[in-house]
Amino acid sequence: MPPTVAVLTADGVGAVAVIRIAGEGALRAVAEVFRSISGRTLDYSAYSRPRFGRIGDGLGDEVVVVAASDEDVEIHCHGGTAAVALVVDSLVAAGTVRESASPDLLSIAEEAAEDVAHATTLRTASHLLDQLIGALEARVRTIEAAISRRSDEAIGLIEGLLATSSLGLRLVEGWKVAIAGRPNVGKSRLLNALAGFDRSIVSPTAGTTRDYVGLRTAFEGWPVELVDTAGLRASVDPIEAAGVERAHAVQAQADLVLLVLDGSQPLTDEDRELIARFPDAPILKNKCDLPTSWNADLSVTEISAERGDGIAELAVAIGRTLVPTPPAQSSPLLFRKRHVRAMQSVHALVQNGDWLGAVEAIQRMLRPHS
Ligand SMILES: Nc1nc2c(ncn2[C@@H]2O[C@H](COP(=O)(O)OP(=O)(O)OP(=O)(O)O)[C@@H](O)[C@H]2O)c(=O)[nH]1
Ligand SMILES: [Mg+2]
Repeated sequence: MPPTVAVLTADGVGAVAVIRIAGEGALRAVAEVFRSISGRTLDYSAYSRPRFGRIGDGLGDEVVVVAASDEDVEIHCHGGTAAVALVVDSLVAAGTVRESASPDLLSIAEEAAEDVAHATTLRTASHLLDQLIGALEARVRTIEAAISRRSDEAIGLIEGLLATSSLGLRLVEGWKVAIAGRPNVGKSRLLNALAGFDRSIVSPTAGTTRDYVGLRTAFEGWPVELVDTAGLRASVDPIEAAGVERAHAVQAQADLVLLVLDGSQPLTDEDRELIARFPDAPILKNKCDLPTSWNADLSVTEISAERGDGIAELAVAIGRTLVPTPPAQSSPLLFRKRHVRAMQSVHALVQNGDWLGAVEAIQRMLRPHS
């Protein structure tokens, strides 16, 4: 078996990356590609003594090499995809093999540790930390015990756990909220008001926003990509029409659409069409700082994106709409598609009366390595 190379640090931008070479011949393989700067080579006696040098084609990257033994070596190089690739490619050319951690082989705690690193809010991080310290695993074991007893409780427990995936699968990815409405109603002003800074261009010219404009923010601690879109109207301008097409695509993918109407202008047929097209969208009657020009029989929330009226309340309402019943602290959550697939198959097996098969599926979920 040739020695393996594994990148221990997360993908992406970082000051330093750590690469581990393990197995018989590891230090020999590193010594082959290492060009010392101090003149002291990687000798085979001074373990744990850091050596500074270069690895990689051309100038290569500056690295620090530390060998714990002949079979266990760490290389610290600059973080970032290109620097890591320089070092790893050289090691592979020297006969080592790249170890790609298969995502299916991680335990629930390892998966949670990975996801905590990508959590963008304290709230989502805290739910993932609960899984890291065993909330999901404990619930899965309770289900395993119920199945082993062939208890009728099993199905209810499984279904309860499956229901947590709608939140769990969003903890890292977040939600998408799109702002829709006809031109000039104040969509871009609303995006800026919710964001707290001027991200999107606001102007009295109808048709200002052409492409969609997104930003990452959070409501009630839930991460959201908030997207401002082109005002919806039939347009002969090909650029504006392309913007409207993109707006449709963004709105179709959104978890929540906020429909903005202009309270200072009479309701138009286009407004009514939009109300019919987005029956679930909260309707925001904007420009309430100006005299109102309509009182339709609609349930609306009055806001002024310009002056800020109702914006803080709207931010809270968005968070509560996305997650109407937030889980208590320490609740188990299915937070990866792997968990959902596993639980769905356990559910099907129990329903078919295959109790032994269900226990096996649970054990595979808990111990994917074995
Ligand atoms: N008085 C008042 N004016 C507002 C309010 N919100 C937006 N406006 C004004 O309305 C005009 C249009 O605002 P935008 O935010 O650019 O409108 P939009 O819906 O993004 O327009 P398009 O990008 O063209 O679709 C600007 O002149 C804003 O200053 C508000 O709450 N009150
Ligand atoms: Mg706009």
